[in-house]
Amino acid sequence: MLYFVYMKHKSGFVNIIGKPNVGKSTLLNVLLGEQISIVTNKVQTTRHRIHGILNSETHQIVFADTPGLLDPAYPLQELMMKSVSSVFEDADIIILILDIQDKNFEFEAIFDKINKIKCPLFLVLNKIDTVEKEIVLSSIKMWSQKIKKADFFPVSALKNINIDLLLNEIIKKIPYGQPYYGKDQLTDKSERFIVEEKIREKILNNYQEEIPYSVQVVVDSFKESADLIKIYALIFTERKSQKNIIIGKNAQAIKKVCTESRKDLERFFKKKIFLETRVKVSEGWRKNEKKLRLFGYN
Ligand SMILES: Nc1nc2c(ncn2[C@@H]2O[C@H](COP(=O)(O)OP(=O)(O)OP(=O)(O)O)[C@@H](O)[C@H]2O)c(=O)[nH]1
Ligand SMILES: [Mg+2]
Repeated sequence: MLYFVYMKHKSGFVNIIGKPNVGKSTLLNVLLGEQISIVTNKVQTTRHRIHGILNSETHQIVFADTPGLLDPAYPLQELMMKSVSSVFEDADIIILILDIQDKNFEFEAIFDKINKIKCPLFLVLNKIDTVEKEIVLSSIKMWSQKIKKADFFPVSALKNINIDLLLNEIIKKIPYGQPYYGKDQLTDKSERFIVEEKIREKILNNYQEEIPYSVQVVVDSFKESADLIKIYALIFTERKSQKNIIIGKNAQAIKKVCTESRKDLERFFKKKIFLETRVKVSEGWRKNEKKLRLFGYN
């Protein structure tokens, strides 16, 4: 019986790659209709490969958001880039996102891989809300000369322009097959991970320069009851001076982060949230492989 049900069922991996800040996570969220992956105006917001799962009776699309492509400068970034290289192995469709104003692509190694991929390649030119129509047309013309075998989608992930067209083409091109995840599952990540990311998003938004990049958030305890989720989270910085900045004068800065995080988490989990945080130092964690493993970077 199950066999006949899945004969008409489609499922596939759609892996999203691109440089930092082009809108990969924004695209994932708009395709899912859920704020799964954090978005900020800073580069290197996403640090892990994150699956967002779009389910319907007839299909399951597993979108993979990935960290922005960069030349790694320290072990954390090396691990971030390792998680990107996996996208070429399991994709049914690859989405390469560019900013509509980009004139070139700086990652020649990836560019070579892209020209050789066997699965369909969708080239998404994002942020069309920021330019005139002529720029959109000239950008499509320029990229279609550089990349031969791609389908082109000028979109605005932020303003939800042409996203339905993109989704229709994705559904058309993914293969028939059984679902990879439970049909009620929204992501491969745990609730703890979502909490850690939402707090990190507020830290990226509230602090400048190197401070937010020195931070790792770890949920120490997550207890859910009928009408409340109680969360204790640890915020690690690399140095004592960074810890003091995160806390701020009279703890005002960390209080703001907590309030914003709690409100966002209440929206996401649709439940009242109690959130307590403590800031600690984990000396040089971004360069320490053992600490990186403990923090979940494999
Ligand atoms: N104007 C405009 N801004 C956008 C659009 N899509 C994303 N943005 C903005 O671009 C910034 C980066 O968006 P993200 O989705 O975090 O980008 P990303 O590619 O995931 O970035 P990393 O995780 O750092 O690699 C945010 O400020 C978004 O609001 C768009 O279509 N139009
Ligand atoms: Mg991102």
